[in-house]
Amino acid sequence: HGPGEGDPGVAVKTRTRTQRPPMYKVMLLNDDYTPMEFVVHVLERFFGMSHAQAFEIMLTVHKKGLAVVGVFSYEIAETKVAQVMDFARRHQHPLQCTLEKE
Ligand code: TYC
Repeated sequence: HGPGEGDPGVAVKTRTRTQRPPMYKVMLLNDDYTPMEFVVHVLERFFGMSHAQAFEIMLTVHKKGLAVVGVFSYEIAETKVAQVMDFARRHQHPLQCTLEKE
């Protein structure tokens, strides 16, 4: 390296991982008593699904035992679970809804 040559040096890039908020899966569980139409209604009402989409997810839960119905921030996920559980309880259905960290 002579004078006036300049020093391009070596590019060393330190990548800091972008902080993303932890996300939570909201899951619906199957049971033997909650009517299918009620579950479809819940998915339309609280998760903004179309009737066709809601019916499809309801059938998945019915056949597989559970399904993820949405992924949200903790606050939203918690609210969805509370809304579904309260709605089911008020209609005396044993429908269960839970959240799990992604
Ligand atoms: N298994 C219920 C029935 O046969 C229907 C059902 C679907 C219940 C999904 C809960 O999350 C559920 N009536």
